[in-house]
Amino acid sequence: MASPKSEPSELLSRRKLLQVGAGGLAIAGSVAGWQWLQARQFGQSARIPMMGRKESKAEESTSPMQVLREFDYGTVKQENGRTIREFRIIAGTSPLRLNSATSYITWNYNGRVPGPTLRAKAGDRVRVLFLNKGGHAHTMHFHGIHPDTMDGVRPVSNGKAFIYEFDAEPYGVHLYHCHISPVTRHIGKGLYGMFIIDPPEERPPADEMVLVMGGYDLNDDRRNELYAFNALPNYYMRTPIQIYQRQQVRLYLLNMIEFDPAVTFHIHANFFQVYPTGRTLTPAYETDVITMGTAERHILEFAYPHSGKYMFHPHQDAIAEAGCMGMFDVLPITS
Ligand SMILES: [Cu+2]
Repeated sequence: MASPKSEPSELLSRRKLLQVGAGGLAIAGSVAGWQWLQARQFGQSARIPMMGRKESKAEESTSPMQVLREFDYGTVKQENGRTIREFRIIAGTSPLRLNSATSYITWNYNGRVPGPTLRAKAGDRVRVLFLNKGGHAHTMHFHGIHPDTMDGVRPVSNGKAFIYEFDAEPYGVHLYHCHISPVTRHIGKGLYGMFIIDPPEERPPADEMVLVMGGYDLNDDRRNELYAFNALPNYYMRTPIQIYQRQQVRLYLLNMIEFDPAVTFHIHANFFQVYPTGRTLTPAYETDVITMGTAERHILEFAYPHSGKYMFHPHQDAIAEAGCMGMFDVLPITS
């Protein structure tokens, strides 16, 4: 097992990152065909609308459409007969325009909120090269099973790096986040992301997407004034998520809202099947409202029989009204 190191400049020089980026790692954006490539990698096929990325200038730092269907499978290597997935993460600080009146200084991983959706297969070795350029001490604390040395609670100072390395287990939908105190502040400012471990046997093809619920405490009163799916309040109301009628959707859903003990998630005019924490291969039950405490996450599967526009939101309607609202635009299929 590799031992943790903390020599930042050598491990994660800008030049090296650029080299890796050119090789296809999604650090600072996606390229045309990326999504298709990702789907191909795991041998999947599903009908997925090609959505334009009409972002305003203010939203360039984080695109909820990019967050929605982009998975970072890392750089795959073989070492001693094992599959290694190597990810590169940089903690940073950057402003995000939440609405016409509010610009918010986020702390983030790879320049986006939520951070990249890291994805591995059960049994892979995960290696995360973490460089902190955020101006404060930060960490990456992963959910999953790993030794305490890899638990991400020891501060990584600004300008330093750390290598987190562990086996990907157990399969399911997990998360990572900064674990510097006060954690409410480090998470609330944007240092969180999803971590998917696929089961050894692939799940069936589906239109896979990621929604992460977050809250913003704008005035440090330990309450959230704004909420969002994938960082930007009301974004998916303005730009509904296109899906195809009768196409199975696999939604990886994570609640990262601090200060509110729990929220629900509800979709209109349909029911979804629940795979709790993604830890099952068959659904545990079916419902149309699910309750999730902070850091709870599930896989929800559904297909819309009817075309049209359908809202999704927490059923704490005050939270929905403060930005955690979205819409599916179900496109008709004729065949
Ligand atoms: Cu932090």
